[in-house]
Amino acid sequence: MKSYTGYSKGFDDEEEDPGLPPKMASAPAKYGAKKKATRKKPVQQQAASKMSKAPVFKAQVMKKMAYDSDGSNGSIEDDEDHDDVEDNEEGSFVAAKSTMQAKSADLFQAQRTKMAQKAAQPRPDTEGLIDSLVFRRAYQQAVENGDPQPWGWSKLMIIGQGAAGKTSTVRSLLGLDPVETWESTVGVDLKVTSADDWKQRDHAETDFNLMLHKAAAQIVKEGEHPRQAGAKSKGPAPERTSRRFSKTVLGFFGLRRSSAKSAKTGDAAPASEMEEEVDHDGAAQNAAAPPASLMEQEEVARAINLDWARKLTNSEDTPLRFAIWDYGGQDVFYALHHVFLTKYGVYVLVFDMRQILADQESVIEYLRFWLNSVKLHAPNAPIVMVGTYADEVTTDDEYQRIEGILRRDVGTKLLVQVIKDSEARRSFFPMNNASASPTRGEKLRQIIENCAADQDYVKQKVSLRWIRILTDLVEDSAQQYVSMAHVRSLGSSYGVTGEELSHMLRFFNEIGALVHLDANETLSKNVVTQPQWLLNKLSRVIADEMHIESLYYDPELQRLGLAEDFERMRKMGVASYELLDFLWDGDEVDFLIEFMNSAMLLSPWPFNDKREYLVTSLLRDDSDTLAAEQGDGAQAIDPSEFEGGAACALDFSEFYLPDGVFQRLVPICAEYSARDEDSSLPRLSRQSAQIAFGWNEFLLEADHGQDIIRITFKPDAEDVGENIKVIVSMFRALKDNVMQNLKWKLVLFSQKNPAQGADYEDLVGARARKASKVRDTQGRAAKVSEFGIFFQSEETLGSLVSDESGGESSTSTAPADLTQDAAAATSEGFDVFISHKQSSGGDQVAILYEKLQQHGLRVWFDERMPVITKPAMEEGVKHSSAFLLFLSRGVFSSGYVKFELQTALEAGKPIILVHESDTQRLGYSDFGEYIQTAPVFAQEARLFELVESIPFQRRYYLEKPFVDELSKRIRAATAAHTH
Ligand SMILES: Nc1nc2c(ncn2[C@@H]2O[C@H](COP(=O)(O)OP(=O)(O)O)[C@@H](O)[C@H]2O)c(=O)[nH]1
Ligand SMILES: [Mg+2]
Repeated sequence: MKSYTGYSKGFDDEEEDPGLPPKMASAPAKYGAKKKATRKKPVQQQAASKMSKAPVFKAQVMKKMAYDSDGSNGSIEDDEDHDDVEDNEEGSFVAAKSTMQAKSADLFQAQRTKMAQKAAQPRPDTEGLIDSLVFRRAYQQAVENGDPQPWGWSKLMIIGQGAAGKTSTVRSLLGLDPVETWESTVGVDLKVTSADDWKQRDHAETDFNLMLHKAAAQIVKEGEHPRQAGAKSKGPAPERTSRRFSKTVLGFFGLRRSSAKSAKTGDAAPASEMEEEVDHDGAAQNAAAPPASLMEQEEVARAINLDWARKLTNSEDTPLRFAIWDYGGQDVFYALHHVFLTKYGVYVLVFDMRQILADQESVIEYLRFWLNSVKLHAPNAPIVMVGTYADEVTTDDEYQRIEGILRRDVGTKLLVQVIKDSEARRSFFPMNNASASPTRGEKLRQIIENCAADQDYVKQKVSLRWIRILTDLVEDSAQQYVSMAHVRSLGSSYGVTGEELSHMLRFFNEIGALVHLDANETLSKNVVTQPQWLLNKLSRVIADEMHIESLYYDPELQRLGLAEDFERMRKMGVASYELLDFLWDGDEVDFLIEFMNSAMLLSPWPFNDKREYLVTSLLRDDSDTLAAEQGDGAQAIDPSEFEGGAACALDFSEFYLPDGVFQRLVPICAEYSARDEDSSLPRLSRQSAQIAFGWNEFLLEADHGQDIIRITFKPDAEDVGENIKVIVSMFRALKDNVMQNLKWKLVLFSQKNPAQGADYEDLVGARARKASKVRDTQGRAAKVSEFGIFFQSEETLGSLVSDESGGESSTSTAPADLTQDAAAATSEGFDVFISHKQSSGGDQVAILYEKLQQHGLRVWFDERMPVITKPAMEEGVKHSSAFLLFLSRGVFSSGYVKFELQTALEAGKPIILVHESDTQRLGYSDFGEYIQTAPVFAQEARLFELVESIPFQRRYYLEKPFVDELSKRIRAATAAHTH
């Protein structure tokens, strides 16, 4: 195992080293000024106003060329399907740059060789001079290239039951004095440390400087090996560009790149072949500014510290740093696990050894819970189990007993990621947090360091450009979040734009350096640079009685007349907007609501005139309180009403049923329920809910003993299959959003024998084979006919467990008569003209076409048109009441889309925007990408400022509301048109 201490120690000598670079506070005024100007902008600020600053930065790079000693050709590595355009555009610039680089590279190479020769001889007096020149070049080169450096950071997550000794263990790790009184941690407490000394420090470490020194030292070091250096001078070093690097990171995440190849499969239609001619997928890159310098040269000069740099060149070590997340024990926070228990971290699971000996059952249960949670959200992360109270539990005998329990009952033997103490032959590490010795944490520190040093993400190389951006973002700890517009402009100033920027943010989010969720637009508008801020805000809503007690007596609550609202939230989980606004001091209320909503911790409660939200984690165990609160006619849940009704279950017994599933399913159901005015009010409690979709009522029950969620319909319920499909699609949405690794299946119960369940897939198979019997979940025979009620609407609904209509291509071939209908409609005109890019939006638009036609709308859609020529398109646009632009990846690179849009704008047609919302597939995760790539005439028409785009929905339960909304907008446009 490598030692990770030497290098960092060197860095920490900084106090005595007067020549060391100043902290980032003294970064050149350029950055400071820019930051001040853009940081304070409100989140809602239209990103459209932030356009590329390309000309300015180009000038800066030109100025730097004289100092460029890079051996590479300076152009950005081509990435299969990108950049051709960019290279052409920048052609002359790149050529000029490489000539000069070649020159300075020769010079630099000569110096390096000289250095290497000198190393063997006694050093003459001029040595310092040459050294400083070499290092100056090296720094400059590192700055210009944005050389990738090992990331070196790891999250260290301290988890376990309340009062188990988590906070004390953190104190032991940091060498702080033990504390005697227990103060329960609320939410999560964040600390930062470095493995060289394990002293707590500021988050605003000079990451960039640290990595820059390392990069420069490496360059010099490589220069000392003539063979290696020779090979380098022949051509560009492949890993030296940020573009190439982003590819490494893509591979690291197992992400799919939108390559021309994959996007264009199935493009057989003649329309798309035509499109091909004008299609440049690289158009998005047009907007990218050329890579700019990460540091002014004067700053580079100041950054050089010879002694220190020489020391670094001889060091193999990688600095290792930790962000320590000390979790509160409150189970109300379990709902946030998917946000914070991310893949890339080391987990320390703390338990009280006295307790496991005294009260096995409960400790086993919570250890299992935590191990499962880690397995669910971070399946490959190492887990270190720590047993506290080693001052009281001291004998080997006791440790043996604990080991037995852990192996036998908790199953740590089977969990490969549990770190074993091979010396002591144990799967846990005893810890005495009461000891005053500063070395009490030494062994644990060593184990954690070793675990972390082994992790791929720690060794993962990250572009200096990324580090520079991160440093700029987090250095100001007073700034707790920034707008995406700011991040985008900061990114482009360092040459990180578009997809690379999105991937960078995803990486930083996964790694826990900041919080950025890109599931939807409102969310991606902010980047939270201080995760603690988010946690503190959430703690004001999701908290147990103990932590919220002081709020009951807050005079401000009374003064604002919110005491009742507060009571209502605490009793029945329904919070008013005004109350949230108060709890969050008016900070980013909409963003925080959206954050909780996307984490499915809260959902609109649309049963009142007031703006209210349901926070399920605050629900009580019984539904009486809720019923009483709701007043008129509201009742408690009555299970007897459901006896004899059709029943099925989401079955998780193969793994386990995490808390959050039921908690999240309920608000989605409740919200859906409100869409139908025939629905009666939901009746809710912590573990069960009675919900109506129109006249169909069902009971949802979480059974954590059996690890199932049971769904029982009233005996008179009609569309059982339809409703199961809706509920399953809701569940799939939450699983895909927050619990990807959750294993599950749908089990249907026999109507005759409600205790007998059979796997839905098995039943489907048996029915296909026309078998009369099927094996039930216990392996016994069951009659297929007894499950008939679930298959009544089979023909219309298709499978109960799939909800992505977008994946099925049944709609892509147009029946002949539809084409004729369309032709006939030409004379009378159309309600809407659909414009789209075939390769990334074709399938979605084919679905839209069908759905809108079903709504009785007359739609112009090229795939269904008898004639597709430019004049025909122009006619189509002019004879349509509204113009629908479907936004998918690379949409503005299509010449037809631009032509159609321009025609529509000139004809003054009302524009409707729909965007692909699946960011992993064909949409952009950052809506700003559409804005940036839009043609100038669209920007001048303020297209994105005046029209709110609707996300395209595939999910079964979202599709209908989506199409309803869309046709409403089209009809509104049509009505306006006819006036
Ligand atoms: N004697 C002794 N007390 C401990 C030990 N670890 C924790 N404690 C005490 O247990 C209580 C709870 O510890 P704390 O770290 O706050 O628990 P947390 O809720 O898991 O963070 C505190 O009063 C600590 O002083 C230990 O190893 N030995
Ligand atoms: Mg604590």
